[in-house]
Amino acid sequence: MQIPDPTTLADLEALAVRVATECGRLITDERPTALGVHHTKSSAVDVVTIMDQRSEELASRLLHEARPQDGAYGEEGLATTGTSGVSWVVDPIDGTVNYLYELPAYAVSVAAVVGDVAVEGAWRPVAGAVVNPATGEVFSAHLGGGAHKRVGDDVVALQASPADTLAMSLVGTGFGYDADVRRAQGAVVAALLPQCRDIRRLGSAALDLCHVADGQMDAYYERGLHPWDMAAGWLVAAEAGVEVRGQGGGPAGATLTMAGAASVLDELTPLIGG
Ligand code: LIP
Repeated sequence: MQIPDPTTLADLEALAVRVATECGRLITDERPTALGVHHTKSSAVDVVTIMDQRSEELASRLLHEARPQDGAYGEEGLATTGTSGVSWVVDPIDGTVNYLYELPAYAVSVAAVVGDVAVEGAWRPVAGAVVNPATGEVFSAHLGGGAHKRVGDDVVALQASPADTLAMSLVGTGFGYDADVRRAQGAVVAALLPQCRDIRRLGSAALDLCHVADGQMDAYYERGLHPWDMAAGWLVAAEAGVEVRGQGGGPAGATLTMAGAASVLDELTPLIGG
């Protein structure tokens, strides 16, 4: 995997921020008054709205205009190969159910990655942004550049929480859209609940990872994520000094993504079959 030079990495972060911000503005300003479900995917509760599609179309156009030689992949079908060695991974609305219900925990996630995003463990994020348009929070990072949160004109460097034991950790997680998968995931979280401070299920992996980076949660884990759910949040967390792992201690990915202090992840791993 060829890592771009630091100047290029900073430029990639700036582009990710611009694209995620403009898509966030679109899904806010142009949300129809009677927003409904356009179609469903893996199950009747895995929903897509017209704004998911419009957001991804806008991201695709802006990214291609800026860097036509890059690849791009998105949750709603965007799939173009590139020649530059950099690919973009876009979740046009992460937390679509929250967006549909107007719960203010959804985000546009845009990440630049290197490697083969189609193969778990064969890619890694190098720049990215996660924008929650409902709160105005703009989380962003590039490899080696630290992680930051912007709200309006205020910019802060992200610092993870000091929690170093599972018992004192507020742990985020999420669930799949298939009933049988959720049944098994529910059993795991039921066994975990008495062994940590508490559980939070916010509904957006991108924001969950950014909240760990920001110290608003102490740890997070989830199985079944797609690259677009977690690519940008992975980098924001890692650049904030958070340990981000996958199954068996490998790279984060669909099988398992977990984030937190190393000591907390060491305690969490056997409880979730990591
Ligand atoms: C969401 C993920 C979240 C998961 C939800 C959903 P989507 O992505 O970010 O972590 O628990 O079930 O999959 O579908 O809103 O883009």
